[in-house]
Amino acid sequence: MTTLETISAKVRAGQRITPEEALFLFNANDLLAIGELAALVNERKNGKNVYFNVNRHINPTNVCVNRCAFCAFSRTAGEDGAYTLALDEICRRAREAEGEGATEVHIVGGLHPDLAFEFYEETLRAIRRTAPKLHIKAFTAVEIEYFSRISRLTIEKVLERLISAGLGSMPGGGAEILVEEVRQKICPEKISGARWLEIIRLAHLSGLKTNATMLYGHVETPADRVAHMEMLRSLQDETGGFQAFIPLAFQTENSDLKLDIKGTSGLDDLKTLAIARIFLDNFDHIKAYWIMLGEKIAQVSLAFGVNDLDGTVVEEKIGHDAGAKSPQSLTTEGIIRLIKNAGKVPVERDTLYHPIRSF
Ligand code: V47
Ligand code: SF4
Repeated sequence: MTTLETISAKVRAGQRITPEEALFLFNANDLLAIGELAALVNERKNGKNVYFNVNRHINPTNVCVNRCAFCAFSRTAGEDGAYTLALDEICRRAREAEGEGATEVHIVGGLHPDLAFEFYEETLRAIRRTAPKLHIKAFTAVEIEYFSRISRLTIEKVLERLISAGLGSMPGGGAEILVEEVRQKICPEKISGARWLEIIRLAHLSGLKTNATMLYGHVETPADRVAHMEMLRSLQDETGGFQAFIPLAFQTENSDLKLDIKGTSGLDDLKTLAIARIFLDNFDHIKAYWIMLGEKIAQVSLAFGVNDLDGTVVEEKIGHDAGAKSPQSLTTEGIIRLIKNAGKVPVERDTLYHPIRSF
């Protein structure tokens, strides 16, 4: 019979837990016991180090043909609030970021009906010219698949051309919940979960590192979350190309999803991060994205298995358009203080987790 004790014994012995055991943890109430176990797993992997990076997000356009039900960021072309940044403006922001000590730009946007694939290649080239020191982490699997459709190039060719234009790695967005039944409810126009995994596999095979996200706290069940993580764990066994797992707490404002709840609870946030740390034994990093969690839960999560706080971000649209109450940006000093006050060692990293300096 599965109990917290049998799971704990397995984890302490360094064994992998099963999906059934992960589901058992979701249904268990002892948050502190789960957290302690997750903290142990993390301590073995990362010691007391907690990573962050100095980065800037740029969202070139919010015009998107998909219009996922949960997304408050996207607009239809011509609608009030629709925008597309000029290349000059994208470069200005990248240059400014580099000047302020950023090592990374994080670029994701909507699926624009009129921009050609060449625009995205040119964006990467232009950033590389104007801010050559920045690592460019850009485009979710959903965007890569869209580029392949609009250019009639294979996924492999799209990736090859983007890499030669300056793409350094890919973020983990677009995964939502990979279970098809859930996708049909929250993002029916989006590529399937199987296709998301296939594109990420091809990205890993082409040498790119990526992250993986999980949008939680909407219509999904704990079993869906476990199934999602199981798919990621299997792919990671195969490719080893994932760097961090990032659960994204659903922000409910301005969404077409009509839910009875107003966002995730702190308890659910911590439990989800802790179970992810225990279950995803082949991921090195679990990231608490403070934008969606708020600074306080993100800080507490450092005692529940988390070892990465993302970055300074500077301007955030996706969560804030959906009512996130966190600030738009944290200073480097602010992140360092937050980590130190949790009794951990802040380590500034680059996108590929090479340490830059510790504090
Ligand atoms: O794919 C959209 C999510 C994602 C909402 O890889 C929402 O380092 C919460 O993927 N409430 C994009 N989430 C952001 C993303 C990301 C962020 C930070 C770091 C990294 C990384 C990746 O945002 C989308 C979607 O899952 N999202 N709307 C919302 N209302
Ligand atoms: Fe478009 Fe992404 Fe928003 Fe879906 S989540 S509507 S694909 S921008």
